[in-house]
Amino acid sequence: MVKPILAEDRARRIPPGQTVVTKLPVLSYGPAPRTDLQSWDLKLVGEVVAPVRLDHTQWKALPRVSEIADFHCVTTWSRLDNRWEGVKTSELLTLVQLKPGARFAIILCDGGYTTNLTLEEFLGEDVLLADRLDGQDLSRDHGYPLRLIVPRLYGWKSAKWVRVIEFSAHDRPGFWEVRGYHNHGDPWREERYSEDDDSGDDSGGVEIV
Ligand SMILES: Nc1nc2c(c(=O)[nH]1)N[C@H]1C(S)=C(S)[C@@H](COP(=O)(O)O)O[C@H]1N2
Ligand SMILES: [Mo]
Repeated sequence: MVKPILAEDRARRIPPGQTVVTKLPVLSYGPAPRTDLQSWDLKLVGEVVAPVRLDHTQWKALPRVSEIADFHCVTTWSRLDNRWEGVKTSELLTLVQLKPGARFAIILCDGGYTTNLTLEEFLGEDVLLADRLDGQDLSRDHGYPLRLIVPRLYGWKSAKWVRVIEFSAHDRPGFWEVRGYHNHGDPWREERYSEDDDSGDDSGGVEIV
């Protein structure tokens, strides 16, 4: 059952079960990859009329924004007021034309990490591909040179070291989503693990022991 959201939690901007930290912790499965900007690229593939490849110079030439957003990790820490800089995911639609069948965005990262989002959530107005945090280039541990930021979902959707965005007709649960994390991950509804899934089938979940 979905618990009601308390007005006091909303006012403090702290979802249920979360504790505020002042410094952004590092949460990574596996080591931070080393990236050579000369060979780095970002690819937009899948259900698109023509795939796109951007090198780092082309990436840096895209229209940029800055936003302040809270970050909530399922391991119960939240860091408020992170200042991210980068490019809105919706800006990508000026580069690729999606085919009508595109319904999901699958994010593929250096090192093999993946995560999945509905197209609607991927294109949310506060969703960024970020390359700077709090006035500095991302550190390697936080995703240098490029990460996704999805403020309204738990942190595992904010993939670090993003290299490929695959638009897909079908959902494809990512690294943590196949290891028992919720497929959606709304912190305000405490959609932490697949057993918290109210939407029906959670047979795709694998128990972590
Ligand atoms: N490529 C990759 N991205 C990732 C992860 C990861 O292990 N690999 N961990 C996720 C999790 S669980 C969280 S909470 C955030 C943490 O981001 P931070 O380390 O910058 O705080 O990154 C997310 N993105
Ligand atoms: Mo996390």
